[in-house]
Amino acid sequence: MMDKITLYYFNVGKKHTIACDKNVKLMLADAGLDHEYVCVEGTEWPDLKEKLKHEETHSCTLPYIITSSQRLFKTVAIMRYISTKLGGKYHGSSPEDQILDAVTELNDMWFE
Ligand SMILES: N[C@@H](CCC(=O)N[C@@H](CS)C(=O)NCC(=O)O)C(=O)O
Repeated sequence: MMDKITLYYFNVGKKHTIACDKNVKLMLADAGLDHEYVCVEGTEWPDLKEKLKHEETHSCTLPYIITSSQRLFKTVAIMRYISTKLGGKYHGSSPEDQILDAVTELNDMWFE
């Protein structure tokens, strides 16, 4: 059983977008995990980023997730954490799993 997860990402409006958060959101939904999605407005970001810097987090970017005990940054790291918590549900060793892993890495490079 996993803690409730809160996912933070920018409010990108009503348009369908392809952004880092979508991968995390899809995984949470696919796994049926209890979660909340917090849209950060562009106007809120400078203050939130300053807060993160002040707290000396290792990253000051979105998306991040908060669980009952920690805050985790970086899309791929977040996804690996969730998958690991689910007993490796999303990272196996089949050819399909390897393709998914490669796509995830490419996505990470794209948004870096
Ligand atoms: N590879 C990182 C990229 C994080 C990243 O650059 N996020 C962007 C939005 S897609 C961001 O927070 N930009 C605002 C900023 O850097 O101040 C990830 O996947 O989490």
